[in-house]
Amino acid sequence: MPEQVRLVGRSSSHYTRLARLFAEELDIAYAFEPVHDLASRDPVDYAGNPALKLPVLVLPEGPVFGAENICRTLVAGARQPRRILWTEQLPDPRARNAQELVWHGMGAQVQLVFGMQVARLPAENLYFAKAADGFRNALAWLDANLESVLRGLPPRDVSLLEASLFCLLEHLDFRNTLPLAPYRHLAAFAAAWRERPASQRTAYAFDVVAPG
Ligand SMILES: N[C@@H](CCC(=O)N[C@@H](CS)C(=O)NCC(=O)O)C(=O)O
Repeated sequence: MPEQVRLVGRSSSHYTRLARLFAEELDIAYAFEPVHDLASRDPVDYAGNPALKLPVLVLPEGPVFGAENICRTLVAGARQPRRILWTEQLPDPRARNAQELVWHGMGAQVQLVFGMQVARLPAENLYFAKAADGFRNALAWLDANLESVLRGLPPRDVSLLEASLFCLLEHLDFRNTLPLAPYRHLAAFAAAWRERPASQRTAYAFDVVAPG
């Protein structure tokens, strides 16, 4: 990985945290550049991402858009090889469904937070009500299936599934969207992952605009 790596994102973003978790696990240094205004419609504010989304990893050869894409780029450039478990290495359909529902939950979380908290649209609109129902159903499925999915995973240092699930679960509490406590297995999983040094070095926070 080149010296002058920049990560453009938000310390309050679950997709950004996934990229940062991987960087920490792989011991890759980077300069963090927060995006302060999510209402901006200028791709320049998103390191040139035409989709107006973050995170973006900026390398000398060009930008890398999106969390999973960034994680794969970081792993490819890491000096210390680690055993990473990607989606295509998950052993069975149940484990791959778990990953699908985690991605779904992360997307739903953006829909709910951006729609209701940033754009201040009414929560009772069917668009949000259905998203919240599907989100709760997905969490219930993950809670019921997590133990057996984790039991079936091969030996690894980090799996994309667990790292992304952790980022999602911690974000529920951080953004006050849904209580995690009713999902007993998910809460226990998050508590265990919270102990990892990489988790502690990437805790959610709201970025502050530097004075002056
Ligand atoms: N597919 C993208 C999705 C990233 C995404 O939705 N990021 C959120 C922040 S957590 C965002 O850019 N929100 C601004 C918006 O949706 O306008 C990825 O995997 O990184």
